[in-house]
Amino acid sequence: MTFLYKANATRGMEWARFFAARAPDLPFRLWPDIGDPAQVRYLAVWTPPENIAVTFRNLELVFSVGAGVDQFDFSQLPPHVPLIRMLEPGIAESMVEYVTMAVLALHRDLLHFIAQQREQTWREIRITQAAKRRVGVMGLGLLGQAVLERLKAFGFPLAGWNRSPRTIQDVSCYGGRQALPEFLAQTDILVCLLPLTDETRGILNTSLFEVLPRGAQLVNVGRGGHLVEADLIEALERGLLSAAVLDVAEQEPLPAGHPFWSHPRILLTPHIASMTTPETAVEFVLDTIGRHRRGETLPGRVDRERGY
Ligand code: NDP
Ligand code: OXD
Repeated sequence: MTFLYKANATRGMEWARFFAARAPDLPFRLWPDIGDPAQVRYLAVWTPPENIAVTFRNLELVFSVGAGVDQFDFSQLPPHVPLIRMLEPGIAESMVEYVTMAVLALHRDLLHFIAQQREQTWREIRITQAAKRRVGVMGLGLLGQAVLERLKAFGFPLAGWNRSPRTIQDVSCYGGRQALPEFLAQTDILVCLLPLTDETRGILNTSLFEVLPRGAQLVNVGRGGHLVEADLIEALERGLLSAAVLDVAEQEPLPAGHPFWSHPRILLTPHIASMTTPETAVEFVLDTIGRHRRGETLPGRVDRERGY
C-alpha cells in the first residue's frame, strides 16, 4: 500500500520527510518513481496523470495538492474514489496576506507611484479614506471569508457575493446570479475568489465590468479562466476599470509577448498568492486517510456535480 505524490518535486521532498516522521508505515513515493501502480492507494497531485483509473486500479483517495480542483477531468476519476481538495491552514493564511496586499496596493494607488518613480515624477495623489473604498469579494468559501475577516480591520465597507446565501457579520452579503448586479454596482475593488466551474468560467468579462462603478479595480486570485483577458485590456482602455492585480492567467506561465507583461495598469504575479505548506498538508492528508479508514465523512470532499 503506497502514497504517491505528483507535484512540485522540491516540496515533494518535504512531504516525504514529514511522511517518514508521521506515518512511517505508509510508503511514500515521488513521481515518476511510482513503483507497482497496483499498490498505490492514495494519490496527491497538481496535474493529474493520464489514465488514472486504468493505471492505479486500487486507488482509494485522490488529493488535490491545491485548494482548486479545476485541473481534474472528473470523468477520468473512478466514480467511487473521493476527490479531496486541500484544506490546510497555510493556504488561507497566505491568501489573506496576498489579497490584503493587493487591496491596499490598489487602494493606495501603488501602480501610479511605481510609474511615477520610473518617470522620476514627484506628484501626490489625494488619499481616499478606506471608509469610502468599497471592497467586494466573489466567492464566500473558506478563502473569501478569511480574506473578508482580515479586511475588516482597515475600515473598508465590505460586501460578498456567493452562490448560496451567506450571513457574515459586518459584510453585506448577496446570493445568486440575480443579486450580482446589485453587488457589483457598489464595489470599487472586486476580488475574485471563486472556484473555476462551467458556471464561473469567463465571469469577469465586459458585461460585468460595465456594471461596476466606472474606474473600479480588480484582483483576480481565482483562476485565469475566470477572466476574459481581452475584455480586461479593453476595459482598462475604456476606463471602465483603472487597474488590476492578477495572480493567475489563462495560460501559465504567461506566454512571451502577452499584453499583461507590460501593461502599466496591471500588477502581475506568477500564481503565488498562496501555496500549500508541506507540514500542515501532510497533517491534513493523514487525518483524511484515517477518517476514510474509519468510514467517517471527509472534509474537503469535492462534489463532482457542482464542480468544486
Ligand atoms: P470554497 O469551495 O471553500 O469556496 C468557494 C465559494 O465559491 C463557495 O462559497 C461557493 O458557494 C462559491 N461559488 C461557487 N460557485 C459559485 C457561483 N457559480 N456563483 C457564486 N458563488 C459560487 O473554495 P476556496 O475558498 O477554498 O477557494 C476558492 C478558489 O480560490 C479555489 O477554487 C481556487 O480556484 C482559488 N485559489 C487560488 C489560489 C492562488 O494561489 N491563486 C490558491 C488557492 C485557491 P457555496 O457556498 O454555494 O458553495
Ligand atoms: C490552489 C492554488 O488551488 O494554488 O491551491 O491555486
